[in-house]
Amino acid sequence: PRKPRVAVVFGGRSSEHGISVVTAGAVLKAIDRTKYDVLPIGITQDGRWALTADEPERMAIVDRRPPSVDLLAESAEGAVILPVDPASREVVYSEPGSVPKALGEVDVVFPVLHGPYGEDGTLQGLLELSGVPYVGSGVLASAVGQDKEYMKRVFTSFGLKVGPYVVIRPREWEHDEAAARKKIVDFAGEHGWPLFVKPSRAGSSIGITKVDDLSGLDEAIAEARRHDPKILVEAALRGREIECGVLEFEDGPRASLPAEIPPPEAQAYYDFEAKYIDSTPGLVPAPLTPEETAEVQRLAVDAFEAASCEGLVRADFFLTEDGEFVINEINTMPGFTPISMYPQMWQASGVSYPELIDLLVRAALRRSTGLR
Ligand code: G1L
Repeated sequence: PRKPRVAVVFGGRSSEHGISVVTAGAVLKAIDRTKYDVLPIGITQDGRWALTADEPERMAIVDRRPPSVDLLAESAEGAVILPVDPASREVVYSEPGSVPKALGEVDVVFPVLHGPYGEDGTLQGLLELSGVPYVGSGVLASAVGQDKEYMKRVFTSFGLKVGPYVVIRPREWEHDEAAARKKIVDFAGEHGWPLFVKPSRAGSSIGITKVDDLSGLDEAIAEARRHDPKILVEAALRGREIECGVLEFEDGPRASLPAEIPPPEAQAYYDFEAKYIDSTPGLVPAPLTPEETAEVQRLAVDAFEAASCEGLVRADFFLTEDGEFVINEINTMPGFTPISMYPQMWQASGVSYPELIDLLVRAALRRSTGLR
């Protein structure tokens, strides 16, 4: 029988375009070509979809310059740009912001995309409508994983402990700034400074400010609101930062050995390339007791189930001074180069990077689209 065709979709209109290309290069290098036909599909920085040449060695950082789909597509020998027949070698881009009509020839999509339109559920919705199975979480879990407010609400309702927070909605801010500000100041009165002011829906550390006192509050709110009109204010949590990977096997999700991220002041220098691709300054496995390890693994699987994740998730916790695990967030598309935390945690648990990719593709192929 014919090999399943896997489309690796990467790049896109994100500030982290380059990270996506580097990650896709690693996936293209590691995926088992004896089992899968592979189709690299890049999205340019202005949103044109392009079938790029299958040359992972050109998808690396050179002279501190991250790669881009634009460069790959322009110079690639025989690059074929969607939506055209891959066999024709014609170079035609899809319209900026439009979607190619040629995804039908694909058995499964492996999305490697950051931020809005990549990991927030919108691409997942497009793929549902197109009837193409895909690796990773569906529409709901992707959207929940992108919204820090709903993440906390879902975790709380499933019995996971979250840290103190307060939400300021766009209308609250627009109608009565003073009342909204007072809500934050009262929160600080209860939990103390510093506070972390965050956009509710934005990737990783984007738009976040640590605020030490009242004087920094307005600028922090303005900065967060530049990324999302809904903002979240969190109290500082003291404790160790512990992460755990969850992966869907045939018999259900299982947790990896956890890792510990040392506090910033304890982190040694690591180079541009390592830093750029969000690699591990982490300790794998985390130096925890067997009981603590078992506990965080159980909580990580609970978080996976609470948000109805599929395929994989990285769950990030604080281990407080009282010995309690408080969940900080989940990431449905965690850093995913071979030296990123998630693959490193699975490596330490006996699952190699190529095996990880294979397990994820197989999990996606087991499902069809539609309700599951
Ligand atoms: F498809 C997977 F395996 F679910 C998957 C896809 C993408 C896991 C992790 C990622 N990560 C990324 O795409 C990124 C964090 C590198 C953004 Cl560009």
